[in-house]
Amino acid sequence: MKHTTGLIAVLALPLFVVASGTPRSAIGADASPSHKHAAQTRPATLAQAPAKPAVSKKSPAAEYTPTVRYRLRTELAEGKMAFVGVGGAIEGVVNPTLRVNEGDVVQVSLVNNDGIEHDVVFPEFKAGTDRVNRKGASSVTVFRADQGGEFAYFCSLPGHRQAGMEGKILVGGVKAPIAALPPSVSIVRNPVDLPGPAAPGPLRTVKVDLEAVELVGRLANETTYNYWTFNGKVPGPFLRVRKGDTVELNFKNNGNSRMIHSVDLHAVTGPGGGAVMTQTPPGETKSFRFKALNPGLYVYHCATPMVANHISSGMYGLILVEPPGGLPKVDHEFYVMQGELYTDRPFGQRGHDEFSVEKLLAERPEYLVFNGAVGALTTEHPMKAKVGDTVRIYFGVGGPNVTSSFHVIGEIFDRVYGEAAMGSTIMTNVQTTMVPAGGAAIVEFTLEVPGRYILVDHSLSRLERGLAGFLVVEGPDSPEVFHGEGASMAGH
Ligand SMILES: [Cu+2]
Repeated sequence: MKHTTGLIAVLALPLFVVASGTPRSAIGADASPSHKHAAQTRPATLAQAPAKPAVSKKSPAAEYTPTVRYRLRTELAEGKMAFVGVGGAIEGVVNPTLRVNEGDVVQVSLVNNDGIEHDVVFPEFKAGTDRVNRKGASSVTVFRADQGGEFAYFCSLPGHRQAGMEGKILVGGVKAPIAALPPSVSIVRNPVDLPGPAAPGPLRTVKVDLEAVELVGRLANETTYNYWTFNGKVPGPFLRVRKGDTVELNFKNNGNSRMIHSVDLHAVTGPGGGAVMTQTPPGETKSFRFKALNPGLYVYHCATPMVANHISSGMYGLILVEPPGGLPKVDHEFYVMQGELYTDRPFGQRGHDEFSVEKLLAERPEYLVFNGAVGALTTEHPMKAKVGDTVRIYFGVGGPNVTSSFHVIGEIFDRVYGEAAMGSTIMTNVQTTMVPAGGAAIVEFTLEVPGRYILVDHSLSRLERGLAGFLVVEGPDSPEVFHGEGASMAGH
């Protein structure tokens, strides 16, 4: 237990330090569960902890995102004690062999299912959970599998290992069997995929083509989902016009669709925002015209019943109506939207997920993502900029249900157009801005320090369900602004 408590103490440090390695998936974080369990640690146990735990570069605390997750529950049957696997390939297996690759950041959660006090420890990795002694209680440990081979894990309470609570962890050279996945594509919208400012000159009539496309996309590395999209990506295309422009919108529903689709733009003044005129069966096209009267950044989305089903499946995007004269010039503009997915299976399962109407109606999303998928803005399209650059993020919440507490770890928004309102006071020096479902914000900041900054919804449980994005900033250090060991990859 000495090792274990030491590890927990290390994990409990309020660090948001990110190691330079690229995780296989951008989900999860060890910070929040560790905080929780550190708070539950008993004083007697704490007393055994080393006075000043050193945070080495190899410490799991230096990793933000586990690459492998396992869940174990405790069982008592006929006087024998055991761990039983929960979910995935180890579901129902007694004392399952945990297979990981060397270098993986491994998260193991233990759920007490028998009401007897237990833990699970991995002595070779100086890791272990806290003790859990009530049925339903759980604890999580995170460690780096930094040596290859076969090692034991077990319950460290006296006699429990001998009573049966022991299994193996195999590190390296092993691949879990791969479940058959349907052919899939990336539906991720690159955050730099947006048009530049509208050219000056007289007011225009702008033609916009939107197409509803249903397709099997990658929700996570090894998970697929049947997305409904505008133009094949999530979010839909970034539309950009000027106040006073007239928009001629053609809405096509792809011939391969199974559903009727439509579009409702919040930038429209008129019943349904266009949704009344654009309810479109597969293979057909409908059109309407509107004048962009109010400047601002607006959400658009499909508005075909069940509307929340269409939105959560990917049918949302942003339209910017620039004020006369446009917005001030910046070095980088990014297009980021947050959304939720309600899948039949729990978060993080390998295979093909289907939609769950029960979870949608209960507002219990399994996945929360930026730009459509887990890892969209971390592994697939991390944002990039240089020290000295000015950055503007057009941030919207497609939802359909969850309000975002939008925050960039390690940065302060110099300016925020709160609720994407234009013509009002621009807020300055904002840490976190609240963006409602079906709403947006424009945030701007200058980059002074190199490193990796992390976009989050500061309701940080959602980080565990896929919600993270990276902004990687290169350039010379600015020790007068920020200085410390390993500073260049740090945040917060
Ligand atoms: Cu739709």
